[in-house]
Amino acid sequence: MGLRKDFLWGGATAANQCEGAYNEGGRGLANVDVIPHGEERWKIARGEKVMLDFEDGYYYPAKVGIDFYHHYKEDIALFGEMGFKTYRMSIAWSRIYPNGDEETPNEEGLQFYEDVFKECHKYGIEPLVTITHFDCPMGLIKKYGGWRNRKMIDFYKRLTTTLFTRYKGLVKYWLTFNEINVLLHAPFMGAGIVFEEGEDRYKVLYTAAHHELVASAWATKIAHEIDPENKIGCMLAGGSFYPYSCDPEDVFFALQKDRENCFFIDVQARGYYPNYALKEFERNNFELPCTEEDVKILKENTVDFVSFSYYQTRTVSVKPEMQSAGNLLSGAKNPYLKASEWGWQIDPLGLRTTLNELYDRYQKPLFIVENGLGAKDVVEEDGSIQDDYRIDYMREHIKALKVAVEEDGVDLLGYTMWGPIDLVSASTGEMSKRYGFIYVDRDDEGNGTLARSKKKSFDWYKKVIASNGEDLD
Ligand code: BGP
Repeated sequence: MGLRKDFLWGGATAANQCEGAYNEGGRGLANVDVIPHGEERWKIARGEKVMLDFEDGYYYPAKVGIDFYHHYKEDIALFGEMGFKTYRMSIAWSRIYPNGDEETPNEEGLQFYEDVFKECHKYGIEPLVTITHFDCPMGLIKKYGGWRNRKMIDFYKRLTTTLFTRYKGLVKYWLTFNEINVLLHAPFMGAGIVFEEGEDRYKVLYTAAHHELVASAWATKIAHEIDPENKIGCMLAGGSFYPYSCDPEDVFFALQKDRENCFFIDVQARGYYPNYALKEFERNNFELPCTEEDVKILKENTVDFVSFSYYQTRTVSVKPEMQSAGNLLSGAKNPYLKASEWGWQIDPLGLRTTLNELYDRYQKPLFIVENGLGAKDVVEEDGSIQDDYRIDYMREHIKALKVAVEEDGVDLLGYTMWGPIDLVSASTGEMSKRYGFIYVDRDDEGNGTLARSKKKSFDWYKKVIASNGEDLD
């Protein structure tokens, strides 16, 4: 009983939300750099307002992030002190290939990540690497239009071949695309897509989706060829959809929303397009740009495990209901749930449901690679931060995942909570939406010393890891 002995406890970050140093070490510009904090953030992330460079009058939090680039030794030492077994982080593509289409990689970028991985191993921390966490080199956007272009598959193959070769023996857990389904909701942020006036958005989105799916399958093949020890996962912005009522219309609508979400994972985990998607393509007069070789590559290179982020479930209704906030996917307000300060509904049992649904659907090992509470922290006069609300949130979610494993038999590889160290919020660009066990002195306008300090939750998580999830008090 209990979680597996080698359960991978840890935390997760993304390059664009913590690394900073956007113009150091030969790094090129990327979509994620030019998405500003403030009102227009979403228009830009969705590809509805074009911003392909820095403009006056905007604040761009990714430029500095929390300056992990210069603080990584200190930060990883703190993760080591908490007893992390794994650290999920992402590669900034434009550090490796500054424009995306170069023939040879940028050595300084490669060296940086090698140093980071070695630093992890010093503390017995296994890196878990997201190859693309929302980022796309600006060169590929300007020249090729991002993932709408089939050429992206080749650039991605080149990138992944470089990574798997260089980091053989240092990294064995990889995720191809963070929250791949986000492409549908925030196409510029998720896939470097900017729409042209009057074009068929459906066609653009599902063409880009196909390119990413094929690229992901190629990466899986290349990873296994370079090192059979490599384990490749897909990554879903998870959270089951609940019907708002038992009206069969609501129930069926919830099923359709689940399918829309799981569509990518259905292909990555099973190796072919599900019938419901093919029928929908037909109805939309969309011809999938799928070659015979694509079919073969998808079929033969399914993922080794399925990973997902979980913040909340979503409740949907066919009737116009009050909308509730969430990570890029909103739904109706669930009257049975409380919500965070940002309106994200808190539902620990929903994590057990989601784990079970995904395990039933795919029968592959699962990995929770994001979960946590974004909250405003108060620094007391003595410098301490009493974040009991964060501890409560995590305790309940860890209890739920344990029940899913112990009572339902779900095969779960690990749990990396989101943002073990405070970082820039993906949805809002704020620093004040904090997830960490480690506080970072920086505010929403970029003021602060960037100094790190431990919150109350730091020691709590350390105890959770040391007891393999048994001591949650
Ligand atoms: C997910 C993203 C992360 C992360 C997280 C929390 O959607 O994969 O990058 O940021 O959500 O969201 P936020 O930062 O908006 O609170």
